[in-house]
Amino acid sequence: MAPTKFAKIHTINGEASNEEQDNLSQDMKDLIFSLPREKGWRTPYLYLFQGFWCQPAEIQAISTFQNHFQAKDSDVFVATVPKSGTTWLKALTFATVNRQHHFISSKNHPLLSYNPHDLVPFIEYTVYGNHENLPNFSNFHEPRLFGTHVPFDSLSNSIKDFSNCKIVYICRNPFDTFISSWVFCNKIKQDSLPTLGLDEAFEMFCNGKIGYGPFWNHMLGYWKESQERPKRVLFLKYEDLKDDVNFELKKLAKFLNCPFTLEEESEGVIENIIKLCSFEKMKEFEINKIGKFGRNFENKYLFRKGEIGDWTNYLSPSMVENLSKVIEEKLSECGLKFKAKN
Ligand code: PAP
Repeated sequence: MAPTKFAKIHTINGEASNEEQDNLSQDMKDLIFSLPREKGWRTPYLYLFQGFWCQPAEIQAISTFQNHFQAKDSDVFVATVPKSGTTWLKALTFATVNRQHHFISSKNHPLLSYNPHDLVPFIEYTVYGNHENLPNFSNFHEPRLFGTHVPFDSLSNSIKDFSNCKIVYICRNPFDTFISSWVFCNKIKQDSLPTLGLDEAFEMFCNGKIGYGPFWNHMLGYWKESQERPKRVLFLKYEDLKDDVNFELKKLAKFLNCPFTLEEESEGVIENIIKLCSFEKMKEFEINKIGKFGRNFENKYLFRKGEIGDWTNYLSPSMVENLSKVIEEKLSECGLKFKAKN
């Protein structure tokens, strides 16, 4: 079942705060000041924490999560590289898992009035967004659904080693992820920061310096786990969903132990979920047109083009060559390949 209350559990420090160090404990400030830092995309700095780049409020939240979170076997985590299909996969997962309680064709379906980020809350922004108050999970029904951008190695031990919870992972071809991130970060950046130029952002991306990056480590962490423990981690790609969402959705439902029955198939349940969660439909829901998630983060920014290959409108041939080399060098060992154009 879904959470009874689809509201944000806490304010989102990372989004709500103007000052990077607002709301941090003294211990956390001390830790953060000791970490290597680089220029950020939407905040002044990114810090290298446990081998990945992230913002101060996220470091605080992730630390609290690592120290306190107790996973249940029935939990489901939607884990993603930012800007690679998080919103879409959260919507599909929520609709599929809760289809017995929230009929897809209902006029009151939660996806019509809540953004997927409210229905499948982020561990590092929402659930543990306020270090002074630990989350109260009593208003979550099972299976609990969570979202996260945290790399696999930095998930809490209770998720990695002491439970049979499920992790659904999605990534996307890095060319589109880059453009989607660059456009998005310039929209939601702190007002005091100048616009981040395309060339500079590209250089940072290729060097792995982006929130939760390097992207290749993020993908490899979940990829390896999906190979070693395929019942625990389902590894998906945005482009595969675009190509055949029906096939991928059936795979998802089976993985989550709630396969579609023949009766459901013939009644059009799969097609209805796909329609409800489609880019075109979701973009038009009132909540996704005028709703907000944090101070600068308007839901409408989550629905830009939803295409494969928009990067061709932005990247020069030398940029394409450079990023192709990075992808080849970093991801060829696992044979991960992406469709980058339609
Ligand atoms: P997040 O990491 O901030 O949650 P995320 O949802 O992962 O963002 O990525 C947003 C991208 O998914 C956007 O891509 P674009 O910038 O290239 O357009 C967005 O348009 C796309 N997207 C959002 N919802 C859907 C959907 N229902 N179907 C397909 N693509 C979608």
